[in-house]
Amino acid sequence: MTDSTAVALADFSSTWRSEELKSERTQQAALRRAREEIPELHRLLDEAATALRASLAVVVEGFPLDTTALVITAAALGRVDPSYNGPKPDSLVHDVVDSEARPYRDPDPFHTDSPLLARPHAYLGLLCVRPSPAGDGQTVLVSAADVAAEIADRSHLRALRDPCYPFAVPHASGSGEPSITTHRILALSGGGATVRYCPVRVTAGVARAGHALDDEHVSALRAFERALETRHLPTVFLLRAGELLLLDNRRLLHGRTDVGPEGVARHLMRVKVHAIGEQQDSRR
Ligand SMILES: O=C(O)CCC(=O)C(=O)O
Ligand SMILES: [Fe+2]
Repeated sequence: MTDSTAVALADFSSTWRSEELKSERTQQAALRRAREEIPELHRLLDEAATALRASLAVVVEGFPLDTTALVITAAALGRVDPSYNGPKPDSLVHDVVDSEARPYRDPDPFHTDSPLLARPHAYLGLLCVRPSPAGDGQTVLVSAADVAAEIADRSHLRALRDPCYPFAVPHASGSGEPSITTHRILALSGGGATVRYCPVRVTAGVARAGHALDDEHVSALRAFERALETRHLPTVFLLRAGELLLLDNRRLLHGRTDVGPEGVARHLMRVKVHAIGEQQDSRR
């Protein structure tokens, strides 16, 4: 994004209050006006959406560090949605911060976001406000198709399609035993491969309800986990300040490498987007 487009987008965004952008209708109205008023933005959004569909992820450089601009831009992909986007129930933008409270953060292993939703968010946007000065906390991406291609045994691929893998659903209160919801993990279809996976949820799910998985499904899960470890598959890069990563949350897994003590100020802003026409926050 050129500097002048970024300035125009930031100026345009300052005329909207974030509460106004809660509904899909106002998000789309703001986006329409932004496209009309800033023709370069209009072109760039179309290019980014096309690249995202073709490549499953795209980085827009020179993006203004502005939550409203992020919401309006993400609305080009669908309905920006606050559910499962951090602890605050209504915030469209969640600050991902490696804070003093968690100064050393282990790698965030490959996962997809919102894995407990009946239909997980189609897209994520991660806008880098501040990278770790040490250059750690790199973004890692791997496609479901590449992971599937790494799994040689067709019977494992068949078993990973079965919607029987337990995902632990934490209690809203944060205490007590989690409940369990079951889903498929990996599916190949005409349109490519789709994936739903979160190691924390699945490990806790298997610990609690693993007895329901037979040997065939346990070994398919292990084959999937081994494929995720394949060294040559992931794309690894450092998001820099002002870089907005848009990614397909159902065809790609994402994660990040560990963040050392210098990374305490690392800061990303995250949005989650439902494709237009897909159901709301219906959990199963
Ligand atoms: O910190 C990161 O780079 C990734 C965070 C993440 O996975 C997320 O916010 O969904
Ligand atoms: Fe994530």
